[in-house]
Amino acid sequence: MTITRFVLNEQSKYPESLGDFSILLNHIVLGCKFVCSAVTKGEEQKKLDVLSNEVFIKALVSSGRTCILVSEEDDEATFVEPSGRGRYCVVFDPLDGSSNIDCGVSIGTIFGIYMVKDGHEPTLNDVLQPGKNMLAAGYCMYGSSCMLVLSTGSGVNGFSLDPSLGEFILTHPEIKIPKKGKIYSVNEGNAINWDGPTAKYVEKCKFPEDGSSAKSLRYVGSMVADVHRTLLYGGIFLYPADKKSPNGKLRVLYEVFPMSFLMEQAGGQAFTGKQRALDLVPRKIHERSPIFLGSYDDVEEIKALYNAEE
Ligand code: AHM
Ligand code: MG
Repeated sequence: MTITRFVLNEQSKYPESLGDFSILLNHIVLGCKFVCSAVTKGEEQKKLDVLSNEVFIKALVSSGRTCILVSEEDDEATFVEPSGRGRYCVVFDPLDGSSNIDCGVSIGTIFGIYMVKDGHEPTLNDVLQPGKNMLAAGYCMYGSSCMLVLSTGSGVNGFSLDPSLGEFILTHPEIKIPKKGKIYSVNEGNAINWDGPTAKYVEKCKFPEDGSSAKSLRYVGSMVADVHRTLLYGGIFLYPADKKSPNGKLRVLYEVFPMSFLMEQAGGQAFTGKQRALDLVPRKIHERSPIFLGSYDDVEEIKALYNAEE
């Protein structure tokens, strides 16, 4: 089952659909294949960031199905010319985890897709919407293999790039995150600046009070790789607020929302320290938020600590 056939099958469930989504997704897939090939060839870091952004902007604009693009690499949103416009807005981080490029550690592309309301001129408000309004989200990981993980709002599916075919093949159907995990993933070097609930949670991971075994720590420093492992093995990924960065580091639109969307679709949860992540309404396109996401029960624990503080 190729990703193209998979999306066509999904779309056939909606007789009113015009096939636009399949066309858009094909262009995203093309961008991922291109970046995968560039990453594998080991282009220089700076060039790769810029190159990936150019590749995705061109792929998305040429699909003829987009109207607003928000990229981590560009300060301003891109509004597609009226003659080449479609109904979709795409928010994306073309190459996340770029500090890992030079040592060959996994990096990835993250994306989320919204749709503009019918019959009005697209404005920034079309992308400043809560994550729960996304129609689809996904990431592509450029690692030991190239893997694309996608949700169109009815579960999560993983596709691996078969280099000999040049096609993404469904290898991980209906991914479900374990209800509770044995791994926590956080940059502990920031611990000196953490708030009470985060510090207490990580302490409990290491010194559980209920007689359960301690969790293992795994941290790649590439969100795509850390979230991918969390999705498959279970556990929790944290990028909390701290005294230096009261809003954490990760960006709401193209990092926090797509990954939160995938987590919920796989049966997990995503929490900001205050609320369900997908309920957040961003006010700026590059806004940041703390994020705690992963296995349902593990996120429940951190929620309890934050709620107890209020
Ligand atoms: P980037 O967009 O500059 O690559 O930063 C995002 C990355 C994420 O992939 C990762 O989760 C995080 O930064 C790691 O940050 P830190 O090095 O502070 O732990
Ligand atoms: Mg990034």
